[in-house]
Amino acid sequence: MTTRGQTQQFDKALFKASVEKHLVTTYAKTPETADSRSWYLAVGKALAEISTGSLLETEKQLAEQNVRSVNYLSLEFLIGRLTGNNLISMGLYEEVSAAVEELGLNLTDLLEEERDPALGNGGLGRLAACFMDSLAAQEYPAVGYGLHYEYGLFSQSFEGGHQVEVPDAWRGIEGYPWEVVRPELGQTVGLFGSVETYTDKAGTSCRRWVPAMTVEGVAWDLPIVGYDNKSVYPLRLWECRSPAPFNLARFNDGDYVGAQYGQLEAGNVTKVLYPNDNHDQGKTLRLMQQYFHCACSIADILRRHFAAGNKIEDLAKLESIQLNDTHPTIAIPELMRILIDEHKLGWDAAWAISSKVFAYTNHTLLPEALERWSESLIADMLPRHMEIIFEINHRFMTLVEEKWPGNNEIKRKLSIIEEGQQRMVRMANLCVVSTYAVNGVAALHSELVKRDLFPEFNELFPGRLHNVTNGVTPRRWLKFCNPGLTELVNEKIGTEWPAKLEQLSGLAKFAEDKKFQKRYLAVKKDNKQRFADWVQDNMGIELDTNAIFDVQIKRLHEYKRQHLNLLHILSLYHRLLNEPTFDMHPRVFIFAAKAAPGYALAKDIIFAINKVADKVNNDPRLGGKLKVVFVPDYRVSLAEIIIPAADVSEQISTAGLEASGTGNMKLALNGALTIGTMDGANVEIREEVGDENIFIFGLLVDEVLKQKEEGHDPYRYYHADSLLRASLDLLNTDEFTPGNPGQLSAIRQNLLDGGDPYLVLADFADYVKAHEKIDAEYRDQATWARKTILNTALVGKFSSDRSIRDYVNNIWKLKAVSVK
Ligand code: OX2
Repeated sequence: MTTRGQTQQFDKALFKASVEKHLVTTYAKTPETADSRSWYLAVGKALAEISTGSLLETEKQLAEQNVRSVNYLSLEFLIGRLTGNNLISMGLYEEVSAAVEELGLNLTDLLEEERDPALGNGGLGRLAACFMDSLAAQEYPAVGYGLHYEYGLFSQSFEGGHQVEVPDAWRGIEGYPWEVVRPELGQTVGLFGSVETYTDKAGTSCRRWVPAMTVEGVAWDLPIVGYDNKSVYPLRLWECRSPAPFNLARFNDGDYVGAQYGQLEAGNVTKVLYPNDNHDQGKTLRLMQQYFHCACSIADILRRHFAAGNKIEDLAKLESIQLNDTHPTIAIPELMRILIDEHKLGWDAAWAISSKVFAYTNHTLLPEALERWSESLIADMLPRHMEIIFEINHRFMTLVEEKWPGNNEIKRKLSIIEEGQQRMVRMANLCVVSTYAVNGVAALHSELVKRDLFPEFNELFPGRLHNVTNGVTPRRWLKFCNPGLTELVNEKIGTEWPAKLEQLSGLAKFAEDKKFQKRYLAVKKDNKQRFADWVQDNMGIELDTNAIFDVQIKRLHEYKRQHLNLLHILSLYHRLLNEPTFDMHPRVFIFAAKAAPGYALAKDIIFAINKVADKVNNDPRLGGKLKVVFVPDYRVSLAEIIIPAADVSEQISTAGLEASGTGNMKLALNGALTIGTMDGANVEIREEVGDENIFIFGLLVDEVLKQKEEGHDPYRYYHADSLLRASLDLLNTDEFTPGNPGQLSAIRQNLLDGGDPYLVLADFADYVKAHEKIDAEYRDQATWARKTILNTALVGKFSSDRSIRDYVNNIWKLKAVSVK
């Protein structure tokens, strides 16, 4: 039996038998003893059986056709739960729902048993996941390469309002049902040691690396299931294991015990994801992760290349390697090393290949996020790679000398090596010099990359710098997460939009239609109720779905300015209690965010929001007008219920600092109106939805730069604005921390005496004004309905399918291949 959209053969009786077989033979449960989790695992395994078959078939057909493909290298893939989404892509959602019902089970409940694979920190990792989805949906040949962390991003709970981190064993004891280990794809990776010179048979003097130790890379494949087609691509995650004996040098020295200790360390390489977003910590183990990831991935790319019968000279013709930020940069000297030392190519021949294989995506301008590794660390761990980096730089400096003769200042600025007490390798510079394409992730960001970050590189390498505006997959971020809206949209414009999101524009003509407005708002109300029920069940807080649901969900970072949102909440609290004529529509402020464990001020902000929430949620004087909810443990599956429930989307970073944002796109798609600065992709969202359907406020990029240059004086704002002053001063009282004044004053201190590095105070008044406008416009439900419908209708551009087509046409030059 096949239904429309279904891409896999499906026989209900066989499927049920497969589930029951896995329940017994894989998970050692009987239908009588099985709990919900065991059933979920068995269903997952039965489905994975189907997708693994398709994965192998796709691999075979692509190898036979020997087509050009892209390799997406990323230290993070924040894929989220796979079961529900894969069912949608396979076109089997209804069928499997009916099948499990016959087993006495409910599919929705089973899907809730899946732990999110949280193999990423935030936007960068989630983008990689959306991109894999869009590559498979459009059948552009691709392999995703990442790391098989034993522990993903920590799970977060609150104790007394403070963030507590708990390790995230995402695979559970039973393992993750969707992954399959590929022992035949294992790799051996060297580390440390020295470089020696030797003379080859032809009498040429050569260099080669003699590692002091090796570790083993084990490949795990997760299936990326193409929507409405038969392609399944691998997301290949490398797990590090150590062979015995592990430390050859020590072992040979007779240090048997020391060698065994080494084994523990090697097992550590893929133990845990570093929990930093937009921040470089510079730890040795992190560099080891990066190299391990790159060495395994490059070796696997070459394995595929040769297995298909190709010559090394044709590598750039057949493979492109996209570096997701600088995290996999060490892949560049690794490929050069292999080409020169192992394939015996001369430097120029090797460079001709390598520099046409790699492309690099920049995701940030924040200086603390731009990776720099000390030369001595690289030289110690990867001595041959350091030699190659020096050679790349030497040749590059010659080029700079030709362009700007005698200009040492420019040389110092552009050099891959930063001179100083400790010489550092600038990974972004290495990327720009060694790749054929560099891109930013939104139009504004890409302009700033050209203008402020790499202006001289842009002169030296005209045409190398591109823009590819980010996107999100409409399968997960509308069809799966918002079934109510999906049904309504299907009814109006048909069912093709999940693969052609620009078709949503067909909804625009219903924006004024009273009946449609009612139904759209009813869907939103249902989604708000679904989330309110979740909050009631999990947090014991009662929410009124007539209130405006105002949402800020993203990593906690000063530049994202959750504390600006907090100050606005404090201003409302102050006015409700002190201004007799002040009125506002009831509002629920919803936050979700993890802070990096070492980021003190970010944790202070979480604590402050939690404390304010405790107070306002229980203060009868506020008449239920103000609620604050900080949802713990933000993750993809939580985003899936918050986003459809949002009325207002907070995108309030200091202009110039959020490269793109992707939550802004998901929220607008689901009909939340943005309150935002002219930053990142907000600029393009405004272009699409029109100025009257978005609430823009705050300083522009150049105004921010000017204000910083001229010296931003936070006290000037403090003294001039009594509402701001009252709001800030609340942080110094014990209003929210009874008996403990000063517990929240670190934030006030940072803003006033710490110089307010992200210009929170400069944007406060305009932000408050924009919120007043939201309050007024929400009260007119017909106006609001029109705006929210237009948001859904007009953001088709932000499908990651379009982003991928931009990469394909402008950078990767791939052809789609339809798997039969
Ligand atoms: C994030 C950026 O902060 C965000 O603006 C962007 O949308 C996302 O990447 C995807 O491009 N770490 N995370 C990011 O940048 C870095 C570095």
